[in-house]
Amino acid sequence: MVKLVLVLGDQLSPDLSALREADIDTDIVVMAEVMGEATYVKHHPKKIALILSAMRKFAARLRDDGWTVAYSELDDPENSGTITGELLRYASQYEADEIIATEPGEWRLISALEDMPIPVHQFGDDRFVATHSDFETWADDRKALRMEYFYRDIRRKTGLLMDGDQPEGGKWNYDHDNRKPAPDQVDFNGPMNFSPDETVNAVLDLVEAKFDDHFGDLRPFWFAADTEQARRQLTHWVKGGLPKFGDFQDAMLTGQRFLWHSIISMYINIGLLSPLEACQAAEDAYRNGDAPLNAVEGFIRQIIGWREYVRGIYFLHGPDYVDRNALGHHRDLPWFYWGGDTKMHCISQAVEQTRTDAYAHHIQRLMVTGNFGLLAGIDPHQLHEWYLSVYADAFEWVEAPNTIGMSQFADGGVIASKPYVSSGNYIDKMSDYCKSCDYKVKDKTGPDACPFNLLYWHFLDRHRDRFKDNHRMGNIYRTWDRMDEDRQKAVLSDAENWLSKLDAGDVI
Ligand code: FAD
Ligand code: DLZ
Ligand code: SF4
Repeated sequence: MVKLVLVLGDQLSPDLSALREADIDTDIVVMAEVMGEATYVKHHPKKIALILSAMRKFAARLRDDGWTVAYSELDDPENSGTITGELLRYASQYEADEIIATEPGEWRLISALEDMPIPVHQFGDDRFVATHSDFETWADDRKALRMEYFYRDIRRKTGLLMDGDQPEGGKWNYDHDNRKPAPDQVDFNGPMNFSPDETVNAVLDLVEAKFDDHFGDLRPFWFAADTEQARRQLTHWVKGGLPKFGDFQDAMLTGQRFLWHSIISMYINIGLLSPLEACQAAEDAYRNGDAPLNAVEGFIRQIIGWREYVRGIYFLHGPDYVDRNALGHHRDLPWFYWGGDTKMHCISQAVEQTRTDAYAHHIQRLMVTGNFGLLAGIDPHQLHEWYLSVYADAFEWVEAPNTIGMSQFADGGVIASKPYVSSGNYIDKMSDYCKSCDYKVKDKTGPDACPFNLLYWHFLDRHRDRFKDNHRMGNIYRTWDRMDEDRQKAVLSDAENWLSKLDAGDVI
């Protein structure tokens, strides 16, 4: 009997487990552009265009390889609007009695497939190094699930940057040499821009017609849309960006959207690049003397460390993880996350490039928009939906642990051993943002005081019971306790006033 083989928009890899399990001569690959996936959160138009363009090109590649592909375009009159609806439609058309899938990266779709009236066999997604059971075994009986130890196991398992059974250079982690403040000049010209071809242009017209009420600029569209282009971007970055990636990984500069970052997460996450080929390219650059160890180790750690680890956490903690709110934060997401006016230059820079490019780098996400959300007590679920919709690389398995866990401490400390909060000082040290801001980063109270300064102490004060005994936060609380009582009162009252203006919708 005929089987259907589901390939989702973030599963565009020729060695996908579902394809390996299928019979090219008899089975039918199903790929479906559907409104349901584009609107369950209102994804950035560039992200929708990336996925639909890459899906169309991947379908063509599968056909060239000999597969029969049943492909639904978004505006097909018959299109039911959902993945399961399309599977049922094709099951009836081809008289299929079974569906083969690779496990989706989101609980929502996993359960939708489980609930289908015909049998669906979901195979593990082995484009990752660690399986669910590898992660469960590693996590079992550990009090704290710290990424660093997991990462070392994956280094050993993959052999990446290993010297026998020892880490290359004698240390597992070279972060000590990384994270320098922003330099004056950027000597790398950022990601490659790919001109839209006929297929991409057709998608751009479609996305423009259907999603003009979604936040974000569709054009100019410069993303890669197939593996050949994504590999060119990887090679371009390894040559020009990788050597200084480590040094300036955490730096931020006004008007500089990409710095030395790789801009490949969106290509890896939809399957155009494999994570291991990216790591291997970086390791080769190190072995050839083209990139220093601190940069290469830092990059490899992000991919086989953080990326694998957050996926493990997402699947270990189940579908309710995205609803966690350990700190009881309930303030609505402010308008300036959607591009509205704010006097905070750091926020407007991060949001502006999110709007134009569906991209912001890690420290902008963690220490600017994330830090603000945590300090101001924004509802973590609203932040989660924001990050999931606005970034081209956002899929729930990777976005939710980064937002709910790492950034918002809403999981109560599963991922982060202390909340990632900082005053304006950190942003000032790592960027040039504060120089062009209406607020004064040196002011700790008063009308011009940087809101991050006010809210930092407000956060620590209101969560004192939870964090006062955290050994990594003792010094911070001692600093607060040493502060003159009148000054403490002034900081807290200025913070309250500022939050009232935020709640009233004043431009702040
Ligand atoms: P680089 O800075 O060049 O890093 C290299 C690669 O490492 C990335 O391409 C990515 O594959 C990987 N990586 C780095 N950090 C992480 C991390 N924390 N988790 C997983 N992979 C990582 N990343 C996503 O891929 N999708 C998301 O939806 C996402 N949401 C985030 C939300 C928040 C609140 C935060 C703080 C971080 C989030 N990240 C997410 C992680 C990180 O910000 C992006 O992976 C990175 O900015 C992508 O840009 P790049 O390709 O230029 O990465
Ligand atoms: C994100 C997305 C979008 C915008 N559109 C589609 C689509 O039309 N068809 C499809 O198969 N997948 C799409 N995706 C990716 C899915 O949302 C993704 O597979 C799940 O969120 C699981 O990671
Ligand atoms: Fe951001 Fe404060 Fe600096 Fe302004 S002064 S850019 S609000 S950190």
